[in-house]
Amino acid sequence: MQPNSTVQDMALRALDSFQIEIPSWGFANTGTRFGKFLQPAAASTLEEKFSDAGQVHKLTGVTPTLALHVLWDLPKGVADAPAVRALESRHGVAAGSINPNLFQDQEYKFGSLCNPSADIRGRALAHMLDSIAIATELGSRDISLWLPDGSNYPGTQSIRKRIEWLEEALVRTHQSLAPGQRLLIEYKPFEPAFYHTDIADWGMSSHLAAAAGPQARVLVDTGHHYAAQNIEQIVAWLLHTGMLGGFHFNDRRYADDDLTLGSIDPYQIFRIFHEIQLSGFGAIQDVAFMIDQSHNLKGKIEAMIQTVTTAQELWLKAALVNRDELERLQNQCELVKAEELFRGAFWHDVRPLIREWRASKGLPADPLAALADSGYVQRISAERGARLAPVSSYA
Ligand code: PSV
Ligand code: MN
Repeated sequence: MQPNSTVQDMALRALDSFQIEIPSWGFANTGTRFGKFLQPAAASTLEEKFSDAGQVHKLTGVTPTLALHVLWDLPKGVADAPAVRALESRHGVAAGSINPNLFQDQEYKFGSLCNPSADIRGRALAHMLDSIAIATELGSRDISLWLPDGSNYPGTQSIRKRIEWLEEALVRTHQSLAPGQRLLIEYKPFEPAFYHTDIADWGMSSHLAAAAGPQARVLVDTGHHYAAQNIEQIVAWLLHTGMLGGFHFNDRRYADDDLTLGSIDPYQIFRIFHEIQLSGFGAIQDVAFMIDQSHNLKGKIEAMIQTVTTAQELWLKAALVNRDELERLQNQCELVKAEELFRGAFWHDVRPLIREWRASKGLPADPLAALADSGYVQRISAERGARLAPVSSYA
């Protein structure tokens, strides 16, 4: 922990430096592969997603942008941009990262940018270029690629050829980026493919980003790792090599579970934030903090607010680590003292400091309680829920 006199200052600077992007798909009905439980408050239109995102930003003050998924949110591509602009000003939230969709069309059954068919690879590349055009039109900095490609059975695909196709496609994608835009390359070791995925880990993402060009970086989705993997070590390496582009935050117990941040392992996010803050609060400008969660059981707006406020708490806890003292203890191999200093910051209750910060910004002290008091969820549940077919009786 820092000495008391500096805690207040540090807290204000840390909280002022922190923003996080919310995903449009977090407000829509989604499910597991076994089915969907529909929520009356779920958003169906882009207008409703912007409206919900506007509520989260109004109550937390730290979510000024909304990540958009191309086919889900912008089915007409660039032609949808004027509508998005209107929604931005109506709801006080700007379009954020643009997420291409290379996973839902039938033609992608055997892959998109890595499909053995040159024709299908070409169509997937064209979608990447369309996504860049949308980002340019909307002024979005980041095009955030998650590639679902892979195979389910050994020997059924050439892993090596697919690497070459992917490199070629990403180089061509990169050539279309406008100055200041970035291509973020996400990795995932499993799902939907279960034998191999074409971008399985941070090493592959990092290689592909370097091969694509100087505006490409790695995106770390915290749910996209094998159990027990040391994610903060990956983050440290990506910071060291200048390849860290951003995060998709969520928590998990088993796989890509999409649980609210910190619900299972808040200490892990604290450790990740500590690594980032070693580069100073300024580092966050080059690291896009985004949420990637889609809730099936919890209320969607509530879950988003829980995640945002938990992220703020963990960011502030990490800021309270006395780094000079920690470095001294590390150099002297004072293991217990170093660990206790580190853990001490994690266990510090930062909620009073955050409430003070919120008050200073004119924000509600407790965003979840303010959401409940506002009646917003009840109102949209009544309005949107009327569209749901009546639930049939099980009797
Ligand atoms: C895939 O699991 C993923 O994490 C990618 O980031 C997608 O864009 C997102 O989920 C939504 O499908
Ligand atoms: Mn993701």
